[in-house]
Amino acid sequence: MTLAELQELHALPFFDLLKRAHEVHETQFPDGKIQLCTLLSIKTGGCSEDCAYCTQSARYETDLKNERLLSKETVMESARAARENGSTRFCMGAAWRGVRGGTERFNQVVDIIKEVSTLGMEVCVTLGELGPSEAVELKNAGVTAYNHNLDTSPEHYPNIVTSHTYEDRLRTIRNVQDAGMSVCCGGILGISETITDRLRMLEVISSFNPQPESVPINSLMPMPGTPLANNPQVDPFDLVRMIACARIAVPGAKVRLSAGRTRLTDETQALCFYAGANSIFYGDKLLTAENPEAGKDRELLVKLGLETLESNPGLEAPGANGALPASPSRDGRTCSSGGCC
Ligand code: SAM
Ligand code: DTB
Ligand code: SF4
Repeated sequence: MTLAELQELHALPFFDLLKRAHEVHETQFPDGKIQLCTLLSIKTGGCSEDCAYCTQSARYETDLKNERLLSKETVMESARAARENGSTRFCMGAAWRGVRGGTERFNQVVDIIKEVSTLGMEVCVTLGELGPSEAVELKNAGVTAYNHNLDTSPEHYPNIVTSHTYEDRLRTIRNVQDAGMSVCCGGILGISETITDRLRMLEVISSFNPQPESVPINSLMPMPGTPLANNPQVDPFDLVRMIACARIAVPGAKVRLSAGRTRLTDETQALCFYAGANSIFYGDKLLTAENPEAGKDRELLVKLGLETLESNPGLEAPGANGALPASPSRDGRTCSSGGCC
């Protein structure tokens, strides 16, 4: 969708936008189920990058305790517990700028992924920048989806991150697509962006070919010591509008109501589900930040009469195996519409 189309949508009266988004949601996901995902930080803190929202950056003085790469046994314990609790997707995050094939740490992560992938959940990882061969190796190890967010518009990105570029992010996403993994790509609200920045991000993401399988929408959890520690909370209606626009712009994707739920009321979350959110991170911790207790989430889903999704470990990347050939954008394959980024 173009920026102009997204702006028109976003400017609709709240209930008109909600109705449009809910219609798309019902068509695309007639069973209305919610996917539960569990996150685990497999390597915490000490990251070389300077993302202004992130407590894991080594550039800021935060309360976070750095941790080395977890052992395979520790990760497996957490993955088994996630499966037993009803999660159908297990997402592992590492605070690295990126990974390089042939290094000890990459081989260790590949080994962990191989084992986790035997459990029958979708396996998502987010390890930073990837080259083409690393992407293929991760796919072969059993990764079903790779998370790499664009976070905001190309215009606002340099105000938030200076240690890598938007183009770097797009290159990694292209490598993920080429390797046949699903792309999980979304953003974060509340990082001093304008509404136009949010919609520009959706313009870029919706132009990927194929469109991403997953679009996480995070709301800033302000982290003491980071440059954005004092940013105000996102207006809940603006969050709902963004979820609705994501649902319409990327109709086939799981739209994940991600970080920031501890500061949302049940009613706001209910509106997000109605607007098209169909996944949450489940369990009382995200990577380093707090998340609602699992019991509280269960209660909410029961109150709303929302069922949860069964496992789909065979998740295929949209367009993988040549079903939808990647078509070139300005410089490659990430986007299908020229000039958006
Ligand atoms: N290092 C990897 C990378 O940069 O892609 C992955 C980890 S990073 C924690 C994944 C995403 O979490 C970020 O792109 C951002 O959208 C979200 N995130 C990080 N810190 C956050 C915070 N304080 N509040 C909300 N979302 C946050
Ligand atoms: C995403 O977009 N959100 C998740 C997942 N992808 C990896 C991470 C949220 C992290 C929130 C901050 C923290 O826990 O440190
Ligand atoms: Fe590092 Fe990722 Fe945090 Fe940026 S968002 S500082 S790359 S862990």
